[in-house]
Amino acid sequence: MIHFREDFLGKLKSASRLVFFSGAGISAESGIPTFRGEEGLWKKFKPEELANFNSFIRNPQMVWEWYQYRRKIGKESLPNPGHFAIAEMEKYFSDVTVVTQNVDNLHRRAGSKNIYELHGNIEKNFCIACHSRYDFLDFQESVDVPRCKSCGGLIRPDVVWFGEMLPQDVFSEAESKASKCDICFIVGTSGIVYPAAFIPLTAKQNGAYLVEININPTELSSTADYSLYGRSGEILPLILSAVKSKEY
Ligand code: BJW
Ligand code: ZN
Repeated sequence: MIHFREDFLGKLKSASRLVFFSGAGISAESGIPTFRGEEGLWKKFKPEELANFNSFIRNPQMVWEWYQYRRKIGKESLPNPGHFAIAEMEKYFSDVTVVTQNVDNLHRRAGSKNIYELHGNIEKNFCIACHSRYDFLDFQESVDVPRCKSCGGLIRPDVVWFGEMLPQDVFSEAESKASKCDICFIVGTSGIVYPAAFIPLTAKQNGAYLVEININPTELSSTADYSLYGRSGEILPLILSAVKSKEY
């Protein structure tokens, strides 16, 4: 049992607007590998080498295989108690926003309503030549990288790779939510990828209290007001219990 710090419990009591900024670590307990760290590498490739348009052009089959492998894992995975605890917070706070770097749909499947997906969604695809849109089911069984039905162009996942712009409307709305929140939780992210990592910094600059939940210290730890080290699937339900029991 964690004994939460008094200043955090006080903030929780007076807060009405929460932002949860999440990364791959929140889905680790659902069985989805993270990007970095010992458990995080796929066939020894770094995410920078795979999540990259030039790599896709050089070796579309390799990049496609990585996404099909992750889609298969995603289909077999379920949201964990961390995702569910965030979704349930909506009962107790008037404005709960999830800003996620994840593409895995687990926040949605847990029932969260206000989700901003900064790096796209793994279930969608599009043609790199004519931009026709396709969904996951169109190519669910495709071992080989598929071709566009209208123009023959290569099909890629609708996610944001290095050097690519984030969806601007999604990012600016997420920034706006961050600038108005009372508490920003930073959950399971290394915090090294920008501009996504500006979200908690924007929250802090506008007076929010920052709470980090991670198994290890990160780049954002020194900025956080409170760091809770442990698994998000364990810590988030404890925070929810504190909220429910009005312990504070
Ligand atoms: C647990 C746990 C448990 C484990 N409980 N915790 C400054 C400003 C702007 C841009 C830049 C900048 N500096 C550099 C850039 C460029 C670049 C960048 O950030 N590079 C850095 C790496 C240095 N950024 C970009 O290129 C971005 N675009 C851009 O800047 O556009 C403008 C532009 C356009 C044209 C030219 C130039 C600029 C785009 C970034 C896109 C990132 N894409 C990916 C792939 C998405 C699709 C996919 O899923 O395949 O996003 S890469 C990958 O990293 C993915 C993730 O969302 C992202 C972040 O990773 P995350 O989620 O933090 O995971 P991990 O593995 O790093 O960490 C997991 C954490 O969980 C760890 O801390 C564990 O300890 C913890 N953990 N188990 C709690 N149970
Ligand atoms: Zn096409």
